[in-house]
Amino acid sequence: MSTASTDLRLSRRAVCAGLAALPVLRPALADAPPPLLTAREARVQLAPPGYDTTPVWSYDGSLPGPVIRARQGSRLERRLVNDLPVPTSVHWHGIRIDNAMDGVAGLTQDPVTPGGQFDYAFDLPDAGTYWYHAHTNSMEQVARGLAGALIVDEPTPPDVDADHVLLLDDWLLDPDSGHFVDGFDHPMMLSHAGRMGNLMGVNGRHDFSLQARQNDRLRLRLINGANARIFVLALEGLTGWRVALDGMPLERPEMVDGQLILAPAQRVDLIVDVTAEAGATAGLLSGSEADGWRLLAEVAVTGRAARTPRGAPAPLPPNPRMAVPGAADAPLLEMPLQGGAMRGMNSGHYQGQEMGFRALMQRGQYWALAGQVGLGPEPFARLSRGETTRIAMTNDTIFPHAMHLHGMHFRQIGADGRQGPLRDTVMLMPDDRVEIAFLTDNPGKWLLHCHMLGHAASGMTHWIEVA
Ligand SMILES: [Cu+2]
Repeated sequence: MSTASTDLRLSRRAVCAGLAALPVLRPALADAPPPLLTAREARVQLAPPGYDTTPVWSYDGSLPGPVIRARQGSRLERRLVNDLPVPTSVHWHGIRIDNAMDGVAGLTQDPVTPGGQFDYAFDLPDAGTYWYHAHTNSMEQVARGLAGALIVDEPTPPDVDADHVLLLDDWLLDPDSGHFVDGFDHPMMLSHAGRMGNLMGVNGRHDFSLQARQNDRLRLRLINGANARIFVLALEGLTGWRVALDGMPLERPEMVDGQLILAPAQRVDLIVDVTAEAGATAGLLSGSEADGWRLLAEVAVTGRAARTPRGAPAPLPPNPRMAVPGAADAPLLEMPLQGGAMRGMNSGHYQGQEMGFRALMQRGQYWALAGQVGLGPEPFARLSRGETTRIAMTNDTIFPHAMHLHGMHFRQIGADGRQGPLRDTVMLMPDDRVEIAFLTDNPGKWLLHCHMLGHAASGMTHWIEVA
């Protein structure tokens, strides 16, 4: 009898302790599976009418994948279901995420085999414009369509008449069939500027158009989802301000005066006022002064809003943890970007051995970061948590590169020591030297790689460890 009552007390205590540890779990919700994100084959009309539909690899059957939207401070859950014939994984680009959820096959998780699934669940500390894409053989998988926007809303969004997500991309299509040109790892593409499409578009459409009225104020969230293309953009019939880069709010909105340059994986949030009159051409132009401009995204002006034009927009509310303290005195690590056609390199460290450039090329490897060719067992640096670190990247190649750090945003440090905006991807033109500084406040194994995805697959991938 006394034994039974002791057991009862113990089990009650255990139950109470269990409840205390799980204050928000309700039994009915605990059993519900997370929403699905299914990677699968599909066919979409990418090429103009008259062409066949294009077989693609998609999330949930669409290209791009569905826009995933959540509130800042909430937790995002998705069960990746892999219905593709190849292994895959999902990277949540720009989210300052729990390392185990970063989606990098071979570094933070095993790839999800065909027929398999993986539960992603993570907090969203920052508002802003992010995206998600495959991070297993991403050179091919992103080019085939495995990408989508991830939007994290501020508790109080800015005062605009409409909020549009524009995922910019290009596709390399066979002009006869309208299908993707095979050979995603063509040596010419890997060793040069990467896989460039022959059709550009927005949100999976070469003829993207949205409607607005004169004097409307729009938030445009631009995401460069292309494998390798650097978009050079200009506004037509719109007056606008940059309010965020790579998800992170700028301290002060900056008026767009001239070109907007968006390297692969970079994002910019614009607030624009429609100045064009009804029927006039407005939108986003892509091109250059030399080659001319074409309309990439049309804003069809259908009338006139009652309100008068407004002044410059207020800044977006800052995200938490945006400061990079002590950058001026932080340890400085050198990371030269090496290799590629024309300049090449003497040798690089690949799969445990030092190899000459010719031997590397025979293995489909053309690039190196600080002498390392591709992901190896040793990180570029082991860093202590909570310290500020600087990395100086020098582009010793004759091609531009878009260097992306996972898990933490960084600030570019100018020659005068001044800090640039907080971002996760920075472009280096040939012979550029770019110094970045970041606070190592997120433990784990984090990739640092070129987001020209063919470059990343043929050598330009390294990693750091924060512990
Ligand atoms: Cu590159």
